[in-house]
Formats: sequence, C-alpha cells, structure tokens
Amino acid sequence: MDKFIIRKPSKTTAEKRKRKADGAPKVEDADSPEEGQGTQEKKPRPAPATDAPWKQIRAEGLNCDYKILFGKAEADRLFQELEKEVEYFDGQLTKLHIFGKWHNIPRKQVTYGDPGLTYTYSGVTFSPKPWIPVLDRIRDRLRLATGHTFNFVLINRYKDGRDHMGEHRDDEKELAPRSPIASVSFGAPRDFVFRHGASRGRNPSRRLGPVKLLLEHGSLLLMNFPTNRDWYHSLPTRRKVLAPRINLTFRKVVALQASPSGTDAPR
Ligand SMILES: O=C(O)CCC(=O)C(=O)O
Repeated sequence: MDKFIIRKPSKTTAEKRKRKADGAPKVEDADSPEEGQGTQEKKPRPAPATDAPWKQIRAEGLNCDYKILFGKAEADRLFQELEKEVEYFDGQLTKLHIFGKWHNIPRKQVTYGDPGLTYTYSGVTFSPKPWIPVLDRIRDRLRLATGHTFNFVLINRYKDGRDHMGEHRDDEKELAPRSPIASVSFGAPRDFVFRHGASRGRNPSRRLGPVKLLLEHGSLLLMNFPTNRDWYHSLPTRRKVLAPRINLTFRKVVALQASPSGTDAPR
C-alpha cells in the first residue's frame, strides 16, 4: 500500500466550513422530517453529532476529509431504516451500456433528489426519486458537518464483498463545477482505492502510488475539488466480506439539457 498524508485537522478546514454553514439548523432539528413527508412514524430521538475528529487525506491533486459522522447506535438505526425504506431501481436501470453491450451492475443502485434533475453515466440517465425522511435527515446532518447543501444522492447497496464498483471518476457534466461529493457509508467496512489518472494503464506518465482507505460504518468521506478531476476511485471486490453495505454519495447537480450517452468506463 502506498503512502498518503493524513494531516491533523486545522481550524481552517472542515470544522470551519461547519461553522460557516449559514442558517444551518441546530443538531436537535436535524432529525425532523420535512413538512409534508411521512410524519406517521415515531420521531427518532435527536442524536448529537459525533465529535470524532476530521482526518485530512492529501496527495497531489487529492483533497479529502474523513470522519465518523454517526456513532454506532445511530449508524445501526440508519442502516436499518435505509434497508427498509430505500427502493432500488429495477429493470433496465440495473444495467450499464459499455462499448455497445449491456452489463448487469454488480450491486443495487438508485438515485433520490430534487425534482427535475437528471444524471447520466455509463450510458444510462437516472431521474431521482423524491426525497424520503431518512435521506433528509442524513442530508441535514451533512449540511451541519460540512456547510454544503446537496440536491441529489446516488445510493449503492453491496450485498456482500462480491458486489463492487469499478474504477471511475465522478466528473459528470451535471455536477456543479468544483463542488464536493459527500460519501456516507453504513454496514460492512470496505476498502476504497484512489488511483491518480496519470498513473494508470501500461505506460503511465506518472508513478504516483494508489491511496487506500477503509470506509467504516457511519463514516463520511468528503471528496473536494480537484480529487475527482485528477484521481479515479473504486470499491474493489473483497471475497471475505459477507455482510451488506450501503453507500450514499451526495452531490450538487445542475439541470442540463439532454445529451448523447456517455462512453465512460464500466463501474
Ligand atoms: O460505494 C462506494 O463507496 C463507492 C461509491 C462511488 O464510487 C460512487 O458513487 O461514485
């Protein structure tokens, strides 16, 4: 495994962004469902934000912040609620169009978000389902922790370590320029690998080593610009992992005109 830099958190990074979050609700408000959404269920007790420290993950062109966002009890509850409430795509939306062929996606996935947005990758255009209370609560917590408001989330469910995601960059044109992507994980911890774009392939022009992280239950990985311009990432197969995992990547998406299918790599 190659080295990477984890810096001690400084007052100028994530915590500062958190403080700068204009109008961010107090933590006690974060568990309130939004008006008009399912309020029948018993309201979960507000949970305090964990005070786990941020870790800065840095390499050339790689700028990420990582922390445990939800303590174990809350992460367990959220995982169960996601298992119960999230409805994954089926039919044609479970396939990818790569180099003229359709392939089954090696995991389940779905998108939720603001109405009218779309997101195209690997030849498939996804329209988001409307937000549900559990996603609203996670999104609110992210706003508190990062100061960013996200309008779209891609959810991936990996039934075990055979499910995976191939190497890719999140550089779709629908993403707001330079916006961060917040990746929240629940369930089985999984390895996550970054590889620099210029260090891939048979004749790489650079020799930067991969950066490998373990994404833990309840964790947040904030991928800041230019990470997704310069580095690819993947969730490799891990045969020894027997338990499921759910990952949510919250994004800032802008409305675009429809365009021809992309030709990016399989995931
Ligand atoms: O499951 C993960 O952690 C990877 C998700 C990912 O790479 C993506 O949504 O682009």
